[in-house]
Amino acid sequence: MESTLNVFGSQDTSRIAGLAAGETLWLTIAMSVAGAVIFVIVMGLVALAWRGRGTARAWWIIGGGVVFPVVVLALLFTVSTLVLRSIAGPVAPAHVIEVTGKQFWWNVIYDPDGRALRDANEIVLPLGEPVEIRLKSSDVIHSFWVPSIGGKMDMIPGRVNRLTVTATREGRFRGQCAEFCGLAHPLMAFEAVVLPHDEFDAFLTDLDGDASDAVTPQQRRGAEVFRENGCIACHRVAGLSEAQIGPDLTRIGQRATLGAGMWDMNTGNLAGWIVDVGDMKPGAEMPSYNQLSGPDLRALVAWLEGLT
Ligand code: HEC
Ligand SMILES: [Cu+2]
Repeated sequence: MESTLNVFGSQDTSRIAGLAAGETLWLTIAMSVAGAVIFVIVMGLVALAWRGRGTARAWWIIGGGVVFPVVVLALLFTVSTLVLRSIAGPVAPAHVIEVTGKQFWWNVIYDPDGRALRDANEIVLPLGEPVEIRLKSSDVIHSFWVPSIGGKMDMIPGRVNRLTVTATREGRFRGQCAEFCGLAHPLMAFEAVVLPHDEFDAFLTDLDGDASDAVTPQQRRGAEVFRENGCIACHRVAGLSEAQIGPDLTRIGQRATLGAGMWDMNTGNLAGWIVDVGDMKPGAEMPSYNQLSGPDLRALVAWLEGLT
């Protein structure tokens, strides 16, 4: 299968899928139009001045140099403050999702104060419900941003930042780390998946429990390869291992992307990742396993793909 780099996903601030993104787009258009109008007026005044028809100079200076900018800036300040408040406003969240930025992937915990359901590199949101995203970092500063849904916020070590988002459209939207965090920073993306209420609940129920059982003999061998090669030292697979140094793999077979939003999830990419991580994602903090035998690699991949 051909490897397709997933960098041209839908990362678009004008494809609105969230309340905050809508307000931000509106503010951007309003500011751009106002800026353009003022620019034209100022250029007109420059032309007039050139022709030397200005007489009451003092009034131009006070009016154009003091009063006008004060009025315009006060207006812009008020409007953007109102938009900011409505974005970050005190909405009672229907759900809480904790997202921790790591070099160079995302750890995700749904309902962190309750069931604490773990996942990684994908954030599922219920349609039309306000969700509080608790943003943390365990190493350096990262920044959480889903352009279509809106609200960019930093993830700072030792702090918890809160961002409330309300998704307004079903679908898949690309998110990206927006703060330089190291070598693989541009390769630190994720997918936000917006589902209707019932499907969101079903997703959470599905997440609550152990990973799917290995069915075929090949998959059973794959689970052994995973254990024998020390993958369990870094990865959690519910029911098998609890390590959390790398992304949770309990439902890796269900994710649409691999390597924090970088590659399409398919057999070839998954095998390529395990054999040569450094090639698939330079800077990723996972060792490569090019010593695995062909059958073992195929078994491992078959087992991972069955984790849904
Ligand atoms: C030293 C810790 C460590 C070991 C050992 C390790 N990994 Fe990883 N793994 C990571 C880290 C860290 C990442 C995230 C890399 C990134 O995206 O920046 C990762 C990512 C992955 C991913 C992609 C996850 C996703 O959500 O896209 C897969 C699949 C994976 N590892 C499988 C394995 C397998 C199979 C083994 C054993 C053969 C293994 N890992 C061993 C640390 C480890
Ligand atoms: Cu980054």
